[in-house]
Amino acid sequence: MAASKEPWGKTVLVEFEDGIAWVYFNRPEKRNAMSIELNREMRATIEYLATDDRCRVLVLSGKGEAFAAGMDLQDYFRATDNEPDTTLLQVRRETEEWQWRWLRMYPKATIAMINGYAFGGAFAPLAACDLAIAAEEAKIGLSEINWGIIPGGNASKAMVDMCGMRNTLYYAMTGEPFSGAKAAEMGLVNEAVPLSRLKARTRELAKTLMEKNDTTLRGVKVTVKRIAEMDWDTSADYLYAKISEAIHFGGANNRKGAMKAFLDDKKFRPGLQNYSDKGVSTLKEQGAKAAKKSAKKGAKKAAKKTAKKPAKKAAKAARK
Ligand code: ACO
Ligand code: V55
Repeated sequence: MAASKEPWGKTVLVEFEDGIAWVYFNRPEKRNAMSIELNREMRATIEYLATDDRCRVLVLSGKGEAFAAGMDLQDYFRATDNEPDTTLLQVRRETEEWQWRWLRMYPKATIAMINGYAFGGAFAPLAACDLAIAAEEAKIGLSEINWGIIPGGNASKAMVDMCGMRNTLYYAMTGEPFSGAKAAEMGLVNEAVPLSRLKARTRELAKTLMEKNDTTLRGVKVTVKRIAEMDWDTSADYLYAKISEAIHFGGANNRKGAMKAFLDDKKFRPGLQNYSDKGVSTLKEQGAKAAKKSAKKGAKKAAKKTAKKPAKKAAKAARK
């Protein structure tokens, strides 16, 4: 458990709920634009929560209409224009430290919950989180070109990592905003849901993650991110080392118990269920609902078509 005084409360808000730490940008009147103060508070908060047991899953979101409307153009850019280089570098470093140095390999699972506007400087923390869910209605964009800078602070790096070259060039060059639904289509977020369901869906996802072994889950997220930049031989070697590390760190019992439940007791099927010391739970099948829906839609369309055809024919005949 972290010991020192909780560092949030002004521009960052934290709410704890059964293992979830809901971390909010909290400058709604400024659409959560990231000021120097906010970056400092966020850095301290993220560092603090890394060793706080109340946080097993960290959710990053924004209060009010925005996730975050990018960096604060007044406070982060204009006001620092005439500061010495060393001050500017310090300000940047404080931002980077939380936006991706801490968050990318964070020791807890992280979810970005994109509740509204997310521009420019919001992209690095969005992409640094392990998972992301957006409101369909959210407006998201690399708006830097619109006001005259190259997307920096790793905003464009974040997008090209997640969405590929064509998508990134299009949105970085045009500066057009896109919806949460489009963000899901491009892989910037895992899924988009109506804003009214955003928090419930995020909570559900966090709960799924909390049924896993914390140590092993941490190993999974860190290794997946690291191996993306490795060759196959290095990756294989590294992964075996990390498997051993996770067992050494506290993943051993989970593995042993699960193998017994599957191989000996026949009470657990790892392909469809999750095993933890609290029991076995059946996993939701991703894509099943969507497939069903489109099948239904297809069937409806087909039915309509066949219903329409004779009617059309009859109308034609009547005209004759
Ligand atoms: N920097 C500084 N102030 C900001 C920012 C920002 N990025 N975003 C919003 N604000 C302030 C506004 O200046 C305004 O302040 P005021 O009430 O003191 O005048 C307040 O927040 C509300 O903003 P409005 O524009 O009035 O809100 P509206 O809901 O109409 O629009 C929107 C919201 C679309 C987010 C708009 O504020 C906007 O375009 N903001 C800038 C988005 C952006 O491009 N950010 C920079 C990305 S690039 C980078 O981060 C490096
Ligand atoms: C951006 C963000 C920065 C920065 C410079 O384009 C540019 C966004 C997160 O910090 O220092």
